[in-house]
Amino acid sequence: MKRALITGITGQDGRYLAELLVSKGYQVFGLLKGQANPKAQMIHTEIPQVELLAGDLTDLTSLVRVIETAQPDEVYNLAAISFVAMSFQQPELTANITGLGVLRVLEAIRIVGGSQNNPIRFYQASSSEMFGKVRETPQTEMTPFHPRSPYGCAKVFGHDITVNYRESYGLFACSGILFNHESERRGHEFVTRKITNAVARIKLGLQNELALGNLEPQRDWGHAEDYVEAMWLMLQQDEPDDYVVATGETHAVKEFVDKAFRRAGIDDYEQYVRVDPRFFRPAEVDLLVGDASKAEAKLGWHRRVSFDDLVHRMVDHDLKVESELVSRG
Ligand code: NDP
Ligand code: GDR
Repeated sequence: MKRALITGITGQDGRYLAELLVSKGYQVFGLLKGQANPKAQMIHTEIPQVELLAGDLTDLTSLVRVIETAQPDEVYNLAAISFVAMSFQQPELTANITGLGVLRVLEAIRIVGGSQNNPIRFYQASSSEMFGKVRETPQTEMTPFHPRSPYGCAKVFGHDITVNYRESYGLFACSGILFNHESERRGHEFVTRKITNAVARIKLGLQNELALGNLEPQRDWGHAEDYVEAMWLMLQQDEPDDYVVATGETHAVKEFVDKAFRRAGIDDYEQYVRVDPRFFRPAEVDLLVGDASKAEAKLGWHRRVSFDDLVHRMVDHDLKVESELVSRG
């Protein structure tokens, strides 16, 4: 039985990845931060096979202890301050967790080791935010980085240090440069979920407007369930490498808004949407679209969920959840 440790187990991707690995027969361990993390119960209920171990990406000692306990074959480092807007408010914390946190996990792996025949394999959750003010379109593994936020800068460090540990110490370390991926489990702070939740509430008469920031940026949006499969595939190869994972399509925020309202039967979204400067960022990433041909050719990875399906699934889910809340009073 293979053993895997997931940091960021309580996040969107951590939960999908844990389910995927459990379905493949892995024994899965999850790093849980905080002394009374309210999300622990959610993991126990959703994926009871997962064993939670206490630790934090800012505490190397805890990471060493967790890796000693889990004895993993594979470590997936998904933990981060992942909300770009928050990284402008708390840049130092972001650098410490999203950036230096990667170094600490790599060091913990080096300290604990793993058997010589079976060294620990490492996955780093890199991001299309590293491309930022893009130098070319579409973006590939070779596109230079130009991050536009403290989050993007921290991810560039995490990416580079992963490559450096692979080259310096021969670690089986892979970096997945994943473009935006969303789902019914997406946090409500991100624009897609903020939109689909508001659409559901407006449809049910629980809310009458949706305040958003910049509606022009374009993103390459896929479904998280497809993307966690790419993470696993990277660690099953003979050689470690870095891969872009994306759909190759790009859509403006306002297109997502329009499609989400239409799914709920509302054709004129402009009546409900108010542009609020508070949600604008000091520097914006205007256009992202990835070229995943390397992942498709080498990993055999293909996305299954289309943009339309993604929007429809999220809206339908939020309509169901909000309707249930209403009927429960
Ligand atoms: P989430 O924000 O949903 O999850 C982040 C996770 O990190 C949570 O489990 C959180 O724990 C944990 N965490 C935060 N701080 C610490 C800490 N100090 N120590 C330990 N754990 C911590 O992110 P996603 O699931 O969406 O993304 C997973 C990873 O992939 C992240 O690194 C993100 O930056 C990256 N990424 C995401 C993309 C996307 O579109 N979703 C695209 C590209 C990269 P808690 O819940 O307890 O706060
Ligand atoms: P992003 O996701 O910054 O791409 O990072 P987010 O959904 O936060 O923003 C996408 C775009 O929408 C614009 N926007 C708004 N965003 C939010 N959150 N709220 C608003 O009200 C709003 N109005 C407009 C933003 O300006 C932006 O252009 C996500 C995260 O998951 C990262 O961790 C990950 O690395 C990248 O995707 C790839």
